[in-house]
Amino acid sequence: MSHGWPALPYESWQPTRDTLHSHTQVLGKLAAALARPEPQLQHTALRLTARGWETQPLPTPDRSGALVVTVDLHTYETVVEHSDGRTRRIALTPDRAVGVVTREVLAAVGDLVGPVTINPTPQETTWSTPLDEDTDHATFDTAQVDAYFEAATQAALVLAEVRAPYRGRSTPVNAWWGAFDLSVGLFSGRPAQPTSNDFIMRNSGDAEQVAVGWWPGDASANDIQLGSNGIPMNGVSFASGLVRQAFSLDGMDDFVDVPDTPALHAITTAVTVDAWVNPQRPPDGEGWIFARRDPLVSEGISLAINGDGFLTTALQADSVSDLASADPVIQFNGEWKHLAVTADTTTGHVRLYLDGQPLAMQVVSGPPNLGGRFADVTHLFIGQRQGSDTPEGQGGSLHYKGLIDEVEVYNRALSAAEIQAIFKVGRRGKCKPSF
Ligand SMILES: [Ca+2]
Ligand SMILES: [Ca+2]
Repeated sequence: MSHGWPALPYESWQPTRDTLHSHTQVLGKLAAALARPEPQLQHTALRLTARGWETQPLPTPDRSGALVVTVDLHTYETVVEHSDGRTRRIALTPDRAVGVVTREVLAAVGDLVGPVTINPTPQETTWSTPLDEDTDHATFDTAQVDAYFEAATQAALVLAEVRAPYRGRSTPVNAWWGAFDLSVGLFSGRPAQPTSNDFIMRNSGDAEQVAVGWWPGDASANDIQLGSNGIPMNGVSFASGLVRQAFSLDGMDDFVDVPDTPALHAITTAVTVDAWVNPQRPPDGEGWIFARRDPLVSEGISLAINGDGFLTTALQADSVSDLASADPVIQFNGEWKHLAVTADTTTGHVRLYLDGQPLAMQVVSGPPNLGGRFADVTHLFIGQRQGSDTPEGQGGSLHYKGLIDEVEVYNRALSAAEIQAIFKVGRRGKCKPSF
């Protein structure tokens, strides 16, 4: 029994994966051609349903009704359905080339609603042969497709669980045919400056999302959220983590340096930091997990443990506001713990969480100002603090020793329900399927 998360090593299923990915691109291209444009390209998003990948109902050019196109992962067909009941089925097996399938799908669409022109060039792929001419991709191993669909279904349910408590604007659980991934977007309601001027970023990156950074520690210090990529310093390595790999830090001088990006400046009035940690006892009593602070005045936010197992956060402005757990909460016995700190400067509330449960709360005196002098902060550190000894602050010997995994930062104080949801799904891969 696979219990919903079957093994699906990337190397072994890549040929089938690339074929399936190509078939979903045709659906996306049809959505892009037929649907009324929406902010953040939402009209081009597909859905993972109980049948497979599907378009939303698309208006037909002849105004005769709606068209839904599905890559059916039970029958291994692309199914073109008109709302009037007419249906066309195009087989994907045995190992039918993407070019052949694409031409038959477009012919079926034309048959039902009249000709539809798509841009046949695949997007966000390493290959560029037009979809309707592609003879390279044909492999379709149905056992691997079944395993993928089982895992993807679980991943979509996890994302739905994370999305559920959010009261602001959110997207459905989208199936994106460009990167062949599943995702949910949670928006703050504020505009954003796109991080590049290419078509996708220009159109999808103009609304501020609430998650502004996510460093999974999977063989690099790159941010998979908005491109605030870090640099492993002084020998940071990667070891087996809670979710794939984690940062492994030596407690002497290792840290991850994340130079500033516009995305990080979206942290203005509220912030959440969360991570999985598996520490060794800090040699000198403190191990700093996360710090984004002005080194001279100590403004900003940080998260640290000390050698007795206490968890502390500092949110510092005119006066220092430290919040510490009332008891030692971190074990130094090789167990993973989920830590989170939230701060909302409009209410002054700062909260600490351990394994999804509230640990401590404090109303700080005088609202700290995350967007004031904090805006002068030019680095974010994982595994050390900014000290006052140097402008970028090597932070004395307060280096963290042990493992840190899946570091995230949000520009919003997540609710207790949201922190708990992140903790719960974290053990299943923190929203990332295991393939
Ligand atoms: Ca990881
Ligand atoms: Ca080192």
